Amino acid sequence: MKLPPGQLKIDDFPRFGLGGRAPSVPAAPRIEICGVLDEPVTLPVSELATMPRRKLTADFHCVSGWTATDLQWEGVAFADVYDAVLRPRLAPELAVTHVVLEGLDGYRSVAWLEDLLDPAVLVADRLDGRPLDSDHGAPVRLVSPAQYGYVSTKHLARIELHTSEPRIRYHPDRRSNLRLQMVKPHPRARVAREERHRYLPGRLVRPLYHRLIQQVRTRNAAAPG
Ligand SMILES: Nc1nc2c(c(=O)[nH]1)N[C@H]1C(S)=C(S)[C@@H](COP(=O)(O)O)O[C@H]1N2
Ligand SMILES: [Mo]
Repeated sequence: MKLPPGQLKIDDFPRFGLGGRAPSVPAAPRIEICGVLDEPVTLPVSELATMPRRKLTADFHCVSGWTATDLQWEGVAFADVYDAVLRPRLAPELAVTHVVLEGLDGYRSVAWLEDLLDPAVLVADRLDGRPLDSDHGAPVRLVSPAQYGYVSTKHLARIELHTSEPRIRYHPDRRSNLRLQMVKPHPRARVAREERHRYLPGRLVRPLYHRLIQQVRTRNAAAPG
């Protein structure tokens, strides 16, 4: 199969995140849902087992340019979580446009609601037939295969609903936040359109981003845990 523009196939699926260590997972993990809701809601991760289950085979594309192929994800469609848990709690006059996804490590991404309601977007708790491991986002993560990997928050702990584009801090750690701010991620991140950078054409930034691949790999390989 042909890869999307500017992507390079790799044979493994590296852990590609910030910070050396994956966060530890609480005994009874939950996803906090807040923002423009009347009251915040908590969704225990264990509830995902009782919701309609989806399986999805997809490639995963990091904005730096690597693509891991044929990953088998399992979980619940984000749209099903939205319909079952969020929609009923929203005042009818509110038009949610943006969603912030935060991980247990404090990493944040922001996406258009419209993009997340695509049926291929999962709140995934299994990968390749096993529960998600800490490298890839235990206990649950978002997976949005049509968007660059930075949208797919791992260790998902919080979903925030907004009615306009929020300005977010991408990470509580100052250095990590700065790094991410400098990358100026495109707000939609659609891989097919090479939406890597907010202002610059994807084709132009490609070579710079490709240089990050080895850097992050080396850093994560050297990191403890
Ligand atoms: N919580 C959290 N989610 C994250 C990240 C992170 O550092 N922390 N990195 C993002 C980036 S840039 C990519 S490419 C993917 C990588 O997923 P992987 O580590 O499972 O390969 O996770 C995304 N989600
Ligand atoms: Mo990435």
